[in-house]
Amino acid sequence: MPAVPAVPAVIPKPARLEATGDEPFVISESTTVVVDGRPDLIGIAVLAADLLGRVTGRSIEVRYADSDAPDVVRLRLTAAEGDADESYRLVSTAGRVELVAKSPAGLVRAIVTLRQLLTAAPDGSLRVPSVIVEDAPRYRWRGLSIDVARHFVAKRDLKVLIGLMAHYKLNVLHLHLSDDQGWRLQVRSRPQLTRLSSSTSVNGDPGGYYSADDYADIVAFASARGVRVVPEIDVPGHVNAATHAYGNLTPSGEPTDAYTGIEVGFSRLYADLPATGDFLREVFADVAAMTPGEYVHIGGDEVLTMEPQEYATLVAAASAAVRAAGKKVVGWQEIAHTPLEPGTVVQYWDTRVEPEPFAAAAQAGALFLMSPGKHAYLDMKYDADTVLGLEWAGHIELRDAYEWEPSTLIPGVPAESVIGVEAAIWTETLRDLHALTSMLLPRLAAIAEVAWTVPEDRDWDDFRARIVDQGPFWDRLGLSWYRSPQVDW
Ligand code: TNX
Repeated sequence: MPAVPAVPAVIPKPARLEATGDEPFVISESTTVVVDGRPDLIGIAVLAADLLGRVTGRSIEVRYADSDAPDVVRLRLTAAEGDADESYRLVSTAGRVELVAKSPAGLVRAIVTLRQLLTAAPDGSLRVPSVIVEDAPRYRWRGLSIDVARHFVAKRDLKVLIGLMAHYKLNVLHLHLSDDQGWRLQVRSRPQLTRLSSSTSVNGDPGGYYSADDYADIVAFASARGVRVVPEIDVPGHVNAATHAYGNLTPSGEPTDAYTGIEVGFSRLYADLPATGDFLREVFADVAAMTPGEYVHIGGDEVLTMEPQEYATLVAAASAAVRAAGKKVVGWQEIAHTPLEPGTVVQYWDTRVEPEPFAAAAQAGALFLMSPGKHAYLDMKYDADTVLGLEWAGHIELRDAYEWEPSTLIPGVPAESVIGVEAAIWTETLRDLHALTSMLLPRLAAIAEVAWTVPEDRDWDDFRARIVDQGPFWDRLGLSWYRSPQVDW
């Protein structure tokens, strides 16, 4: 047995983590979090105190002053602007823990690493081993897409998921807010969307929606954890909730019936109806105005009953509406078949199709977000015995979620065109938080490491040993998770 307890595993694996061999930092009654008294840091300090306090079971004080006093967790910001740089440094010694970053988001990453490094000593005290961590993400977009349309995800459950995202250093929450089965976001210019189309879900289950205030609260909660929200309004297909609420979007002028099945591809907008352009402009303007992040997702997937020309016209109209509202466009991979402005983000999901159009889109300046169904669709079953989930993209065991390389995934799309990695969870079969986390855990941690850690530092055997420490953490939070037989839990 080593005299000094081993350093707990950190996921995603940091670029550098070195044990110095010194005595550990011990969290005591008098431990405080110390931070400069800047408005943008106060929230972070409170978050740190809250996260540490929650693990230690006592409340931890925050002080806004510099001091060389021992027994402190010191948060320091070394640059004044932006939150793009998420790199951080964590140095723990017997006397103090120093967290240094260039942005508030970087400090959140450092706090999460600190939280993962805490261990309970035999005497019940909590310790941080003496280490030096220097870390930075591989990709700037590390997302989770959540389908809140097929089944609604209540705000309190969404916050649990955002907390989990932050714990694995994910930084983009993509909300799939509309689909055939329901409309989940209150939109100022189109009040009937939530009035008439929010109460339904797949299978006749209860629905729901986020009011404008709920959405602002979600955005703020996520932002405090270094997570940006990317809202998706899926057009020109997957729109039955919209055509059910607004009959003027259909050729007959009659609203369509509510839909609670799980077929895809049947609903659509019509380019030549006068109401269509107004709908796209006003809805995307409203959604953009509610969203501080720089991206809005226009969907664009699985439109199975439309000629390519009309599809391209509608994708262009939706994209123009997003850009007019000052945002950048994201769309599912099908939009790569239409002319795209440089900088548009194409989200790759269906690996069964030919790669050439994607290579051409990359040439023309599109960026790629990698969500390959057979690795990153966390609504897929783990194996044939998994009760929930779908299996159209195959079964995804933990190792399948871990062992893949984003930069070489699409032949002809160069590594520089890859903006990041996003897991997705579709909710046709997932009705509550237990169902969601039983599919997300442990696979979300695997995807997070693919997105954060450089390939040279990634190794399946090493990962399957490190993930073991996460089980007790999920248990403490009361979350359901899957005991993958690939891990010695
Ligand atoms: C494909 S992925 C879809 C969704 C389904 C999902 C189920 C994508 C862009 N479209 O509509 O919910 O498969 O796994």
